[in-house]
Amino acid sequence: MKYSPVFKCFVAGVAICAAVLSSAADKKLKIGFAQTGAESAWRTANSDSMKAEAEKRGIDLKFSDGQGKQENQIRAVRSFITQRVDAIVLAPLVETGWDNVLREAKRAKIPVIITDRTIQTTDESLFVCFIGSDFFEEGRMAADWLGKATGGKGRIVELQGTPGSAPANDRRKAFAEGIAKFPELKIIDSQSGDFRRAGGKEVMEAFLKKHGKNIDIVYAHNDDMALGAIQAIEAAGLKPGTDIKIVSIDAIKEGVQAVADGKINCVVECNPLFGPKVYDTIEAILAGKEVPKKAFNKDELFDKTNAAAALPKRQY
Ligand code: GYE
Repeated sequence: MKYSPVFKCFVAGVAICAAVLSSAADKKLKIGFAQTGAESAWRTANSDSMKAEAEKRGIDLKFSDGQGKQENQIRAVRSFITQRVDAIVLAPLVETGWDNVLREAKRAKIPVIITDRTIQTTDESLFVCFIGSDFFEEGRMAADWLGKATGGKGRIVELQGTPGSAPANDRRKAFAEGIAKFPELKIIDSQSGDFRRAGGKEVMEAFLKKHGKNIDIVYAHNDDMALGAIQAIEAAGLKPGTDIKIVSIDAIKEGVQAVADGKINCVVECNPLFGPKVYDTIEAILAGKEVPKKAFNKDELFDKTNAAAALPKRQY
């Protein structure tokens, strides 16, 4: 069969069109993620969720571990801008100091999604949206549970998260407001363990040295610090969960297990598995759709009534 020159041209055109189309379909989304670091089991679960879901969707994820330093995260965002990524995800270590770099991303027309921790800014147009948990609600849930469980009485020591971070600020404030309803529930000391297990252990050792037997309750801003505090309490010859009650936040598997074992009395959940939600949101933004400015995850609470039953289904 002989093809006329016109037909040959038509075939070539179709082939070029098909090639252009398929290269567009093959074009992987390039996303930069500036993570805070690897301070806790919660953080590891969050990084894993972001990486696994990117892999599943064929997204080219540029992952940066900020190693607990804001300047590293700022540097990472700048390098994502230089690499012309399609979107930037930022889990901000602390609440303030982001405006300049966010302005640079905005100027480069790269959408920024803030995840996990909120920021303080006078210009909310510097990020498209926030996805994470409501830390204020978590602190309030912890205080309410404690008020009921203790009959509104006890001397509390508080293990704070990273200074200046949204979860430390909000969990501290909401808890203080929540226990204010119970005049005999008092915070006698409060210090940062930086969301780390070793930090929780060290600060608890110092608290025990300073306050002796005058501690009834530990309020830890995360499970890792609570688990560290358990080590210090046991080393001092006391029984965690009995001699000293413990309330914490995150509900990592080890935390819920400690509740089932009676060593922690209550954990408030903070779900880190929002990789799928983040990428759904980015895909919607890039398709020109409107997304909610703030989307909060739904969190539960575990105590001795439901911890053991929940354990087999815990995913992190
Ligand atoms: O509770 C803690 C982590 O920002 C919600 O950071 C997160 C907190 C989480 O280190 O374990």
